Amino acid sequence: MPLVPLKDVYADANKKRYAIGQFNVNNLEFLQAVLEIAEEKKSPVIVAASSSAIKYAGIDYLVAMVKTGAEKISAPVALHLDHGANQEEVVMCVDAGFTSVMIDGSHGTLEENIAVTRAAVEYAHKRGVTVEAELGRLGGIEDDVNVDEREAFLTDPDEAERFVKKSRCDALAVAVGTSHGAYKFKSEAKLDIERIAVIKRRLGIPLVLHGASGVPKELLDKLVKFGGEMPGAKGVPDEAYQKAIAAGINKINIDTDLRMAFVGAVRQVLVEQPKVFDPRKILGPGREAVKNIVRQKIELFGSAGRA
Ligand code: TD4
Ligand code: CA
Ligand code: ZN
Repeated sequence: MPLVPLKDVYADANKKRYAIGQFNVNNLEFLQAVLEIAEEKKSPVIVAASSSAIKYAGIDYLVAMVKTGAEKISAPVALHLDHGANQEEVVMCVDAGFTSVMIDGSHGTLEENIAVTRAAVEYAHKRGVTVEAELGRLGGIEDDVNVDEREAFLTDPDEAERFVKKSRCDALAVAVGTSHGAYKFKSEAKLDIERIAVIKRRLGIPLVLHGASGVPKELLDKLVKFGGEMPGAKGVPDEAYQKAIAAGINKINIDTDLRMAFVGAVRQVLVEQPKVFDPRKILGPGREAVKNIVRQKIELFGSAGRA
C-alpha cells in the first residue's frame, strides 16, 4: 500500500501497548530486508533515513525505493526522517514524500527546542506528516553518577508535559539511559523504566526509545570471529524492551544491530571465500542477516500480526 503517516499506526500501538520498530536504512539491501519481514510477520514498520543516509544515498533514490517497496506489500510502512537537525531538513523531507519526521532540538534550551519543534509541526501537520521530537540527552545511567547529574540528562516529566503542550508534537523521544551505537553501558545495562511510566501517564502520547539496539552476543562473536573489533560493546537486553513497552514506549529505534549483522555476514564471505568477487554473493548474505534481526525485533516488540 502507499506509505502511511506514522500517526495512523501509532494509534493502535498506543491503545494496545506494543511498539513499532524503526529500522534505519541506507541502501537497497537493508530496505528489502525490512520490507520482506514486515510482510512475512504482518507487521507495521518504520523505515528511517538519517541526514547522513540522505547524504549517502540521495533523497530521490531513497524515497523512490521506499515507495516502490511499500506499494508492493500489504503491511503499512512509514518513511521517517531520523534526527532531523533543522527546519530545512524537515521541509525537504516532507516535500520529498516522507510521512513522518523527527526534529531533534534536544541540544538547545527547552524554549529553543519548543520553538524549532513547533515550526516543524506547523509545516508537517498541514501536509499530513507526523512529528517526533526529543527532550533530554541520551547517555548511559552509570552507577558513579549522582542524582543531580542524572536528572540533568534524563527527560524531566514536568518539562515533557510543558514541551508537548507547547510544541504539539505527535510523539516524544525520551532519554531514559540508552545511547546510540554499540557502547551503551560501561557495566550493567540500566534503563529508567519508572520514568517512562511517569511520562506516559502525564502525556498519553506515543513515546520513542532511541539507542535501543541489543548488541547481542551472537552478532558480536561472529564479527570478532571474522576479524572485526568491538571491545566492550554492550546494548539493551531483550527483557528491557518488554518493560519499556509495558511502561509506554510505542516506537523502538534499531540501527546498530542491523549494521553488526550485515557486516558480520559480509566479513564471513570475504574471509571464507576469498575468490568471490560478485558483490551479490557478498551483499546477499548481509541482507539475509539483516532479515533475521528484523524478524527477532518485530517478535519482541509485539507488532507481529498487527498489520
Ligand atoms: O536514531 N537511531 C539511529 C541513529 C543512526 C544514525 O546514524 P547515521 O547518522 O550514521 O546514519 C537510533 O536511535 C538507533 O540506535 P542504535 O542503538 O541502533 O545505535
Ligand atoms: Ca539528540
Ligand atoms: Zn536516535
